[in-house]
Amino acid sequence: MRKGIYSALVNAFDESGRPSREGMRAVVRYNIERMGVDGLYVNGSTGENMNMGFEDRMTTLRWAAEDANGECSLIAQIGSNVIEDILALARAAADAGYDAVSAVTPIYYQFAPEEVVSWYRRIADESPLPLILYFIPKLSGTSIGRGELSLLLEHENIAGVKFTNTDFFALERMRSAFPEKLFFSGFDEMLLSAAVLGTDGAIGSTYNIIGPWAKKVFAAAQAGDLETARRYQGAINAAVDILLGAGLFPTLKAALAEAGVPVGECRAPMGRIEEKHRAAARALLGFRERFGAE
Ligand code: MN9
Repeated sequence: MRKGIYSALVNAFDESGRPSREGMRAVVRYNIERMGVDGLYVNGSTGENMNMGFEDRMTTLRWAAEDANGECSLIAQIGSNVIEDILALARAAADAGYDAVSAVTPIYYQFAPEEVVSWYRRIADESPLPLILYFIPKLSGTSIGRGELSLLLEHENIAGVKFTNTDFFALERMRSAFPEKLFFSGFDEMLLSAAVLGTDGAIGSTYNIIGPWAKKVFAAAQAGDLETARRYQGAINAAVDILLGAGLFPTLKAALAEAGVPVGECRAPMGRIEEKHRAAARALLGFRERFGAE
């Protein structure tokens, strides 16, 4: 499995909200050919996974692998509160040629830390592919401490963690304690700060549209070229400001559409793409054009 920059893949839907065959192919190929990403993180938050049914998640998981054609690494996000779904998706990911699976913490109920730990151990024990923990307490509502994460990282089938959190003290301590595990940072606006701590890569939503800038930040940070890294992180942050200002998901989809990638609308309960999203998307692509990749 490659280290580096992974897009949290945008999933493409048709007018009825079902996965769009044409749109999925277009967004996967755009990420590989134009964004040059090292890998795809399929069915994550950005893929609107939590708003999709089981069959549709199976479909996007399989199509993304088909369209990636072995040209980049693949991680399937299979998290859910339903163990049967998780294990079926893990088997499908293995059959489809994924490198790893990832699972968000169970959501909604206030789970005790030891419940989260046993849940992940069960997934790791039964998954045919290595498991990358998906830690995003801000959205999942479920948090565990550094102690529990470290306990889990000792499991031989737990390969690492996608760390979408701001506690970089914890990130550094775990990085140092587990040099052989994979650490991916999850907030695009914190890519540089995470990279200087020695992360192995990053997984993010904005890389669907500004992947080359993330690759610059990561490579420059690793080479110790902080000036370049800061310049590109600044560009990423300006893009994040535009996206969050207008609404992340519809604006990201509007930007991809504007770039010729027909990803369609978001799934309900997310709203439809409106003029304010399209205007922000045009501003983002204009900025991307002006800033350039070099
Ligand atoms: O995959 C993404 N998180 C969510 C991680 O979409 C919830 C990030 O890429 C953020 O979208 C991004 C903007 O805050 O950092």
